[in-house]
Amino acid sequence: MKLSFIYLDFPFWRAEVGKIALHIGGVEFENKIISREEFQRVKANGQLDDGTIIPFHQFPCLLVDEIPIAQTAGIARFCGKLSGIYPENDALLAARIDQFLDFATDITVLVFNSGVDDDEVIRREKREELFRGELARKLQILEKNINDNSNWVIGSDLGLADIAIWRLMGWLSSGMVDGIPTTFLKGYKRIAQVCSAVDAHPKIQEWVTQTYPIDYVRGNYH
Ligand SMILES: N[C@@H](CCC(=O)N[C@@H](CS)C(=O)NCC(=O)O)C(=O)O
Repeated sequence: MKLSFIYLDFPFWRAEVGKIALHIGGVEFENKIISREEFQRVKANGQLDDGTIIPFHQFPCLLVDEIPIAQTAGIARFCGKLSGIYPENDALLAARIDQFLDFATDITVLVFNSGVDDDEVIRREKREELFRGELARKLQILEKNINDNSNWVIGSDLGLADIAIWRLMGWLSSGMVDGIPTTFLKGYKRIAQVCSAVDAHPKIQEWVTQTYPIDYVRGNYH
């Protein structure tokens, strides 16, 4: 099976959760990076410059023997099954993992939809308001749903839910998102604990060393 993962030049959780799953499972794939300019063209016409169809004009997209698959969580589950880190015969465990992937999407959409304004000052104010209000509420809910006695969100080993949360929180705490303080995870002990455990995992270290720019700030978890 030939796999080609298509995303932008940025280690955002939407793509990383699937890519890292494949990496953990030792499943080979092409890591295809597209430029911002090509992304704009895909948004408009739903295909790469080489003619590859991108179903919903969105990324990530995974080509499986030339068949394009879209949607973050679906791709992640597919990669998780190929790599053996997502349950194939335990529907309940699978659903418990899925809820975190979808909640990560909820938080992502919330952040992307906020702070939309041409004026930089207004943008920052909107994000700060989000951070104090609805984002804080979502993070408290996430915190409440993470087991206090384990490094992992669900189960006894690193899985899709952990990777998604680590990268999402990494982005939010990196200083790249206007209006969100880099130290905010100090207030969320359980989320921070998961992020630290993921960050220290040998397979994650390996992936980061192989693919992230040397000076990339991948989060503040302490
Ligand atoms: N529901 C999709 C959303 C993906 C998405 O919004 N991706 C962004 C890049 S991170 C994108 O392609 N945006 C362009 C668009 O939505 O037209 C998923 O979960 O994968």
